[in-house]
Amino acid sequence: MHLDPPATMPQRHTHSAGPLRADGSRRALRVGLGGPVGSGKTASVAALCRTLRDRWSIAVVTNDIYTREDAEYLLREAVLPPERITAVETGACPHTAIRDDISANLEAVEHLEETLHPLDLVLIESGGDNLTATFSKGLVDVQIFVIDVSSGDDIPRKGGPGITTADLLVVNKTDLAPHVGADLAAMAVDAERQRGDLPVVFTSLTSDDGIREVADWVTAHLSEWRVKAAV
Ligand SMILES: Nc1nc2c(ncn2[C@@H]2O[C@H](COP(=O)(O)OP(=O)(O)O)[C@@H](O)[C@H]2O)c(=O)[nH]1
Ligand SMILES: [Mg+2]
Repeated sequence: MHLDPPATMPQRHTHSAGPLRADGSRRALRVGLGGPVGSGKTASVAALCRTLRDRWSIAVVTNDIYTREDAEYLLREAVLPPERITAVETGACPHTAIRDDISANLEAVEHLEETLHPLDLVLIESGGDNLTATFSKGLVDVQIFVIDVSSGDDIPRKGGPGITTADLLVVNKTDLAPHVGADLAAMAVDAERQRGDLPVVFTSLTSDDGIREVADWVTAHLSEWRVKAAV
């Protein structure tokens, strides 16, 4: 956790920071997307950008271990102009860069905020990791954990911090459920048992507008964020 003294690092925000920057303008809401390799994090980021980019000013930070592949995919797909997409090469287990030493990610977010100000939303995609990987609250304001039905319908039952504590749990690739024998109803019951009142959505990004419920959830947080900044 970074605890930079406000006198020397006036622009740096921590989990206790509200939506206003030192100059009184609103900073971007930071949304983290974590989850295992291949669950659909990059596909979700791409779909969110396509759905929300006309309404909000968005930037993206991706994390890969030794490459920039996710950022390159997003650039190829032209989901945002190139200056809005930054790749962080973690060089180590992905969770370290989003939870333990978040400095490279913070610098990437802060650079985007400075060069593209005013930004409404920064999406930060973690490198694929295991079920224990969560974001530091010094890096993101809210976090989404993405799992998929093809990795086993017992995953929600197994729990772990991503599944139990993320602000939104996304169970992706529901289109594959019949092919892999996944019981979506059982996954929903297990997820609710693990998460109580925290929301869960089931998505298939192969269908048109499959990201809608996630996009609505992000939009609701953005609206709340603006209200908070205005008071
Ligand atoms: N069938 C199906 N495939 C998906 C879905 N979402 C993502 N994929 C595919 O799953 C693979 C991994 O997705 P990606 O977003 O790269 O996963 P990440 O490693 O979590 O970022 C890609 O080939 C995607 O096209 C989905 O809802 N259904
Ligand atoms: Mg990815």
